[in-house]
Amino acid sequence: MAQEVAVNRPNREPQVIAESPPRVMVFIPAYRCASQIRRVIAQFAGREAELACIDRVVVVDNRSPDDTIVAAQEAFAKLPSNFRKIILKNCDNYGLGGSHKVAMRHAQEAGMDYLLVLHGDDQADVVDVLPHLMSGKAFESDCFLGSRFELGSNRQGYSMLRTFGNVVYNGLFSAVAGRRVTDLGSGLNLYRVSKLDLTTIERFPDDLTFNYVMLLWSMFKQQDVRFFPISWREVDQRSNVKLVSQALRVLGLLVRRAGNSGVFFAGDHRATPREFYRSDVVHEG
Ligand SMILES: Nc1nc2c(ncn2[C@@H]2O[C@H](COP(=O)(O)OP(=O)(O)O)[C@@H](O)[C@H]2O)c(=O)[nH]1
Ligand SMILES: [Mg+2]
Repeated sequence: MAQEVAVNRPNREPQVIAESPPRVMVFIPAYRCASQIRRVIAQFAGREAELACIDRVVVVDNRSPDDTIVAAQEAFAKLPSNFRKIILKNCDNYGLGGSHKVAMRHAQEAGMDYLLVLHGDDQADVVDVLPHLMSGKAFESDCFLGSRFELGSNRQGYSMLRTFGNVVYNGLFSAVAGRRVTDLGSGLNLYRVSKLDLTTIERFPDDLTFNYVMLLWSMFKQQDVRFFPISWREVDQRSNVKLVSQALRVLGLLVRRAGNSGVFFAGDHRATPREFYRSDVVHEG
């Protein structure tokens, strides 16, 4: 952390030891978003000072059938060399949750302090978290989660029906978790790497419901979870969430969590349990 610790030594002036600043890895999950990922990566251009804490930006491609990898490579080539730019290609389609697991392990092995998730389909904007990275506020909590439904957040192209549904579910999650929840899973989230217990997290869903279990677990573990307002756009993106079936699955999940938390968190939430989440480095610069 960017803090200074005064150390008193006998017969000497107090010495000031500057701790090293936190190292942040940006993780961009990507699947079939060739046209949007250029814009996502371009968000990092010209912000060298604000992004000084970023050690690396890692795109995790889920075996996209389109040109997502080529687009990411071309966009990376336009960025200055202030941080490392890596593209990982999963060895199978692991879903959004599985990609989180790949990224979390990478962050741990690389000795990162924080993992910043930024969806590859350009619905969120990294600018929304920048002031909190610069002030250090983002580093005070274990999970610093972007919220689309806070005071101060805004949504472009997001229907009233979906907004209403999300607000209702936020209320249900708050009731079960016993903590205030204002978003179940947006595309801009910061996690403290030391709190990522991968033995447990690897049993969380591999699909788009990963964030819900992750959120419930973080709160169950009494982690410091905070929300901050973000902007969210739906312009040329195509959400893969099937509204009704997803709503029912999430409700089922919540009922099981409300029933017996011990059993719930000890269980395996994947459709297909896997032993490994592997990826190949297809670009490093
Ligand atoms: N649907 C889907 N998205 C994935 C996958 N792997 C990575 N992603 C990325 O995860 C993000 C969220 O997915 P999306 O379908 O847009 O769901 P949303 O949360 O409703 O916006 C996007 O940036 C995708 O590119 C995958 O296997 N399936
Ligand atoms: Mg999306």
